Amino acid sequence: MTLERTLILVKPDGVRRNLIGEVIRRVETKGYNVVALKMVQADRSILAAHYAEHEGKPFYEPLVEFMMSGPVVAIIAEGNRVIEGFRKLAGVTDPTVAEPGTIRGDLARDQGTKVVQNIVHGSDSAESAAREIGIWFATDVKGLA
Ligand code: DAT
Ligand code: MG
Repeated sequence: MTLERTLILVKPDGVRRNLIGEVIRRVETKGYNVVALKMVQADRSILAAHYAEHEGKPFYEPLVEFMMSGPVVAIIAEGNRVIEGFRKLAGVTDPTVAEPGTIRGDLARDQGTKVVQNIVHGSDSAESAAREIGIWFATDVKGLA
């Protein structure tokens, strides 16, 4: 009943800092399964869909620019309660206060930028996960959404 899939992104800051493997290591050692993975240079249309909930907020444009500043790695991870579990692995949005032991708490800090740069994205609900997997993987992976 609780077997779930979530959409994880290693953001451009994580890719630039060679943390792709570190993020995947944490997902896999927690016990979740990586079921799809690809590197993508995101364009504005995919990010507008992905971040539709944030349109109009002051950090929206910096967020889109940041997410287009280099490749991202999109991952589908699977496991019981993986949506909640990956959010715990990631830590809270602001890396300054994210708990040590989390991805954001251990690997990110405030860079003084208009948008928070925090290494990873993780879906926040079953509805978001289904929607986001559809956005990032619909065109080339059948049956994963
Ligand atoms: P999360 O990624 O933890 O789900 P979110 O969905 O609220 O957070 O926001 C998406 C991203 O936008 C987040 O990872 C970093 C950035 N962000 C969020 N709130 C911000 C703020 N108040 N100022 C600057 N950047 C922000
Ligand atoms: Mg979010």
